[in-house]
Amino acid sequence: MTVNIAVIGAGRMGADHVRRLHQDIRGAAVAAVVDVDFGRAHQAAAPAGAPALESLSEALALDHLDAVLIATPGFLHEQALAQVLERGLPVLCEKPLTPDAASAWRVIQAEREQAEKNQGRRLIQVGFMRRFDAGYRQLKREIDSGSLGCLLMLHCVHRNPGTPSGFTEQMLIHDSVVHEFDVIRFLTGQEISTVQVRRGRGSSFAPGGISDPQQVLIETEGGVLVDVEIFVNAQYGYEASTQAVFENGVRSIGVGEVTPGFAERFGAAYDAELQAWVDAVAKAADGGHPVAGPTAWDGYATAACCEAGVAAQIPRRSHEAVPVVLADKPELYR
Ligand code: ISE
Repeated sequence: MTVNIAVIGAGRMGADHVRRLHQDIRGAAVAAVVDVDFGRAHQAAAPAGAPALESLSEALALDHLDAVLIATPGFLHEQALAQVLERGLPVLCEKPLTPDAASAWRVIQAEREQAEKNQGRRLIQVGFMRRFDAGYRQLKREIDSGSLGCLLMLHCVHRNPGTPSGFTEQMLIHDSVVHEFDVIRFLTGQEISTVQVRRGRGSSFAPGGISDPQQVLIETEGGVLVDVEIFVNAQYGYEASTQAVFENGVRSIGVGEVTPGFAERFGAAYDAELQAWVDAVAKAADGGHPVAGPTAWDGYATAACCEAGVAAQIPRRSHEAVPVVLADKPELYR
């Protein structure tokens, strides 16, 4: 079966996904590319031989549409997800699911309502691509195997070469540390219970008013302590690494792997993520969830972590471990 996919948003991520679906992913075809900027939609769609459209509604009206990939800015996701769920289609939604926990929870409610009508199927996968990176997967296998004993601590480094104009201090958390929140939850299999942020000496390369780098201190519900250095004006390149400390040894991934940006560092992970999703959508035609990775629950839980992280950035709270508040996990995600 060929999975016909409408890509919503033809910015950097959306255009990259169109190219990927067209050239690299088996069993996928681009059914349409949607962007409010029609020229931009056309530019991304033309090489894939797909029509360019100006609205999601037009795409959802297409006859042969099997799935939707949302790559618009995060604040537009809730509305788009509601429309796609209403049509009962599988959807891969780029991170973040939504910008805050309350809206992410509304998405969960909408997905649950849809699941009730639809044999209890989940429809949403969230684009946390690191879960498809070979290094993170290997580390997860090692943690789960227990071969080095119990996991005690994680030391994470997340560096971007620079920031685009309009970048705000909260975006250190929402745009970048959100990946660490997800990967910590993925590696440990535990929810995060508290987040603390410390600011020290800042780089003179950081745009006015932004304190960069920052140290984010995290504790999981099982007592795994994590420190994250987030540094988004590191100049020299992009680097994402994790060192895992066990009772009986240490494992590191990504240390010294410097690329121009995240697209190069995680290119293979994006390929694997899209292939797994397309395969799951094709397989779900015979029953099962059309989802092969992080769910709307993961999107909600990381949104709650981001809220705690942004609260912890407030200077007067810099010595406070701010609790992450989560609702009970619904049956659909257990
Ligand atoms: C960017 O938006 C991403 O999602 C990358 O994966 C992340 O590493 C980077 O820090 C963000 O700016």
